[in-house]
Amino acid sequence: MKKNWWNGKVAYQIWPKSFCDANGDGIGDLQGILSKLDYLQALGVDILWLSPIYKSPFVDQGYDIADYYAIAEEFGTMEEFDRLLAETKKRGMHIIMDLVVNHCSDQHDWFQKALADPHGEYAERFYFLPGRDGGPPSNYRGYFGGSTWEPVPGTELYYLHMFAKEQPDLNWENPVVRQKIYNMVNWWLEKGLAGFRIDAIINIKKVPGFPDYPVDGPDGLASCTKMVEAAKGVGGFLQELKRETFAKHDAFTVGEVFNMKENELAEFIGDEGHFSTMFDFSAHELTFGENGWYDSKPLRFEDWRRTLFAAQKKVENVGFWANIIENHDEPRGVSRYLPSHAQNEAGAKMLGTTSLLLRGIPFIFQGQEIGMTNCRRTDISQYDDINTKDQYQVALDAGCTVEQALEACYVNSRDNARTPVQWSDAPHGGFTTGQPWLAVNPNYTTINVAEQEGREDSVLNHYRRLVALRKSAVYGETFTYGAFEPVWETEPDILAYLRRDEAHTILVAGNYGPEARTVTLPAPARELLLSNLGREELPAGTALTLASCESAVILL
Ligand code: TEU
Ligand code: CA
Repeated sequence: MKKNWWNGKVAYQIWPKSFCDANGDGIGDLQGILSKLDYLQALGVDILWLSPIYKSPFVDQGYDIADYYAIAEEFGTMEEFDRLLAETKKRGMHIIMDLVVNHCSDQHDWFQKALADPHGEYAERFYFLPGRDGGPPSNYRGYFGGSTWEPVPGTELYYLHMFAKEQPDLNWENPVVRQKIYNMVNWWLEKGLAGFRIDAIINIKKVPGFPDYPVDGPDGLASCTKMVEAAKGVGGFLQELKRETFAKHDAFTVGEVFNMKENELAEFIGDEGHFSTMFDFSAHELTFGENGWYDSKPLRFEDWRRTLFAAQKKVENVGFWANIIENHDEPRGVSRYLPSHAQNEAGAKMLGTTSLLLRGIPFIFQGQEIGMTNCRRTDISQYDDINTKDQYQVALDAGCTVEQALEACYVNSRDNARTPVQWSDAPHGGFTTGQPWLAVNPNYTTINVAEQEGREDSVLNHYRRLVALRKSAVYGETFTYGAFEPVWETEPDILAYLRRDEAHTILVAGNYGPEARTVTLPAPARELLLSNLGREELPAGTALTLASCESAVILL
């Protein structure tokens, strides 16, 4: 497998609106990010992924882009962005941005021109189609609920939107659209961007003629993913995109790919793949409900371990996953993956340890490094997210009580990850001196950066040691390129694996159970590389006892 500049790096996702507000208007901004670069450098991360900062009406929090060449006023100016690029470069860090090109905002100039002339050339940049039998062209339900088709005012036409109606899908079959997108991507890469996280990309290929699919919900619609799964030929678009843009700049790209077809992994992330890497969402999918958040399933440890290991095995001769425990679309990892007895600092450190040392490129989501948790709300009005509002309604429509619907949001809402970063115990967690756009999690008084900064045994300082170990001169190669080998796969509660190459064999182990467990090491322990509980001694023989919530990284 090819070695690339990004293979040994650790990435960090910034969700700008909630990261740090420098001017007191309640919205995180570029100045806020600039003010925290030293913090990020001390954490040891190399690649910063900025969720969308482009000009946007923020119907879907910036994933609805009105101008791909402009910075949202809320976040700052292009000059500030250029300064951010320069300052990160000085620190040996890289910036990647979100590339959201399945759709744009309905406020984008192209769409406005399309509305003004629904049979003209701009309409051809979208999917403007006549209806069928007095209704929309097909029976698809969009990701945020309701039909994917919206009437074009004053016409018999409908336009396609897989996400919100304010996010019209771009027509990738149109070569003009593709060329304009490539120009835009190159413009940013020439500016000095290191690459992109590529949003919802599987959706760009549609099934010609938009056939109906069997109804799969009480709304009489069929999930639009049925069409996505049936669409053939997305690879053609993705290879062209790569050839025309990323490949010319040795850019790092990470795909957000759901609904990939079996056996396409190598086409996506092999040496000649469409992307450098893509997120491993297999563990996340374990809790997905059949019908929505209200019937999401609790996580079973054995399923989680088996799924993680299977994903690691599947990719070993192909490429590298991007490994995450959370992102801006997901609940917090500590609330999702840790059993209740482990929802504490030891658990957060253990989860970080066993996740970040997997083979692949680790992505830390803002606040993960201090163990930020899900946030309970008492009324749906306290949520902002469009997806949460839809899923709340889906729950009520399915007969849930208000309490049950709110519980479903507590467990699954995207806003769990979007509450402001808890910098200190000052009002609003020190995120802003004004009123935050979304209320901070009330547990900021105990979980915050300032408190953890100087405390040796904090989650934050553990993450710093963990990232340093992963990238260390001695073991970095092994953690990056070394093989992944599961151990004690059927042992209850233990998540453990070896990372191994010719130079080293390193055991990574965590006890997710409520009781201590003793396991037999495959070889004598030589050195303790990292502990989450302040362990100093290694066992003399091969019997290793891990306390509940204890993790250890051991050189064998
Ligand atoms: O997500 C794509 C996507 O498939 C998710 O919307 C997913 O279906 C949903 O989050 C499940 O809860 C990307 C972005 O990550 C997301 O924030 C955007 O809302 C979406 O694309 C549209 O751009
Ligand atoms: Ca601000």
